[in-house]
Amino acid sequence: MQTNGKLTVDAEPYEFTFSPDTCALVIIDMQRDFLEPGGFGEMLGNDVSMLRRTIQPNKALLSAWRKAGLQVIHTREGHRPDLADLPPAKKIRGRSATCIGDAGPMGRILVRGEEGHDIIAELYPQAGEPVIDKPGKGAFYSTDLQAILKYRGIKQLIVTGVTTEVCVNTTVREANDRGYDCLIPEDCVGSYFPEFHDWGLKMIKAQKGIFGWVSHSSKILAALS
Ligand code: TIU
Repeated sequence: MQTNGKLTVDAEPYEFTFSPDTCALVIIDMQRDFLEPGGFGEMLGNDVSMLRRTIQPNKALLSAWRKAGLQVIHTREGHRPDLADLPPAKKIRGRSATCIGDAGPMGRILVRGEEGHDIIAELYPQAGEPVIDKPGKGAFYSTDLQAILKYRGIKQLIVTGVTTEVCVNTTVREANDRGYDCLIPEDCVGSYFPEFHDWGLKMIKAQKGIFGWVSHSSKILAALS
């Protein structure tokens, strides 16, 4: 539905209305390290195949968003090759045999510039789409995301990617406290834990949208078409 250049998407807890020119698609951490065997996700003991259902819906949404000429931002979690930005607590957490920075089949785990750190081919960034390299779970912490949103006039975010309850939720909470509206299409976010995915989305939309809105990519595509 369109009114005065604004689009409305059917969502929970109620419809999400946005101006396409000031709304960015923010794709969180769709990296080989989380979605492919041998990376950080598997190092943490997870079944990385759990996240693969998010790829096609993200691809379709990204394609439609690009076709409409709208703004796209990608993020990647990872650390400097010298690990100077790696909190010692994050390095040793989990007592894994291998840690962030150690060699793996896709290069050094969760290190910038390594194969595993890169975004999966299906969602590869295009020229002109900012890629935010973040050391933490939230995309605002220790990054230039807020400056980019400000200078590009972005007021609302459609947040997708992985994982629902970790980097997506942390970013949505950070964005909410900074005054941004966030809409999360549930089929475009995924978790290694189905129950955390469900509750992660419930926590966003509860209390009349305490952190934001939840919808489905089909509803965003319908609004765009
Ligand atoms: N472990 C897990 O679920 N997620 C992360 O460590 N990072 C992101 O969510 N990107």
